[in-house]
Amino acid sequence: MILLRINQVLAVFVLVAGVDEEMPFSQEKHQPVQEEHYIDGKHNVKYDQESIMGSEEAKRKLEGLSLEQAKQELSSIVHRMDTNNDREIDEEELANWILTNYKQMDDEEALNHFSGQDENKDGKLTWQEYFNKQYGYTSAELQSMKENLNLQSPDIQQLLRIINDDEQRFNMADENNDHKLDAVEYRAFYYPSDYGHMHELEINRSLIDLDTNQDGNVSLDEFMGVHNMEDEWEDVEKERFGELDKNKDAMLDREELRPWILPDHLVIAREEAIHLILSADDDKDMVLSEKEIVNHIGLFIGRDSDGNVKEEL
Ligand SMILES: *[C@@H]1O[C@H](CO)[C@@H](O)[C@H](O)[C@H]1NC(C)=O
Ligand SMILES: *[C@@H]1O[C@H](CO)[C@@H](O)[C@H](O)[C@H]1NC(C)=O
Ligand SMILES: [Ca+2]
Ligand SMILES: [Ca+2]
Repeated sequence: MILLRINQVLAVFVLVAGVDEEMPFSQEKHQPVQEEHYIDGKHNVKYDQESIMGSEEAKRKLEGLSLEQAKQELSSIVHRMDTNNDREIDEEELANWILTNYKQMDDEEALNHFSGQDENKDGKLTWQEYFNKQYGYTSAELQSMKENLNLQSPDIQQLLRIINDDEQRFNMADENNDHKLDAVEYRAFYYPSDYGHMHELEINRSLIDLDTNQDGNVSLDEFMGVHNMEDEWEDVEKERFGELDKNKDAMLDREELRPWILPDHLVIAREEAIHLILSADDDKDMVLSEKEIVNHIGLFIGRDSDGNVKEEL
């Protein structure tokens, strides 16, 4: 029975290892916006628009609006951004707005996934329901593989490790301990880096992968080891190791690894806020007025003077 399924297992394993859209758990690759900000060196304004509009719901609201209506909608967004009511949007206000959008986009994506996983549509996902759907096994099959762990091929052992990681993450996300995830709990399961109560587990999990000699610190060799990268990336990764190694002892400890394992979307939101301010700040006072923002409507919500969505700027 188990033997017959080996090919299926390998197919799943390839999927797990290679397709990040299916499995978002490779946190170091989790970018808040799917769009690239620059494509072949060319500025992609869609990245900025996604950052400002955020959720699908917000985007839908803009569909079919005339230019005048779109300007009004943008003005209303500006008022909501302006939390200290000084009629200027500063870097912090813009960054907070963008960060909230990033989180909403993640939650929205998690929710979509949840609906797909929750087959019986009872608003709850049990661990069995999840891994049956995700990996195609029954509980009995999983149990049998675990019992014969040492006899399994390296690929299967790796798959069992991934399933085990999933289960730990599932249990950590299950805040009310009813052995089910509801849609709210599932968000933390899906994007643990957005939720503080998941962080220590994520760091532990990454350390198990990285710290191969289990001495509690990650050396450069260990850091490079997990990547299996092409030569051209080696220097980049070495440089990254150097940047992370704050105390320059040639080892990465838990805290030094934290920003790498759990990328801080606030940093990305701040960079985006500065980028937008530099792009729209006509009077060069480093804050944006409503007028400046509305004048650059193409950059912020993607409409040109004909009221069409503008692809490039
Ligand atoms: C993470 O690992 C530390 C040290 O091994 C342990 O004390 C802690 O309980 C672990 N935390 C989680 C959430 O697994
Ligand atoms: C990790 O390295 C630091 C700095 O060298 C050292 O103080 C610490 O004891 C190491 N941790 C472990 C668990 O070996
Ligand atoms: Ca629960
Ligand atoms: Ca200004």
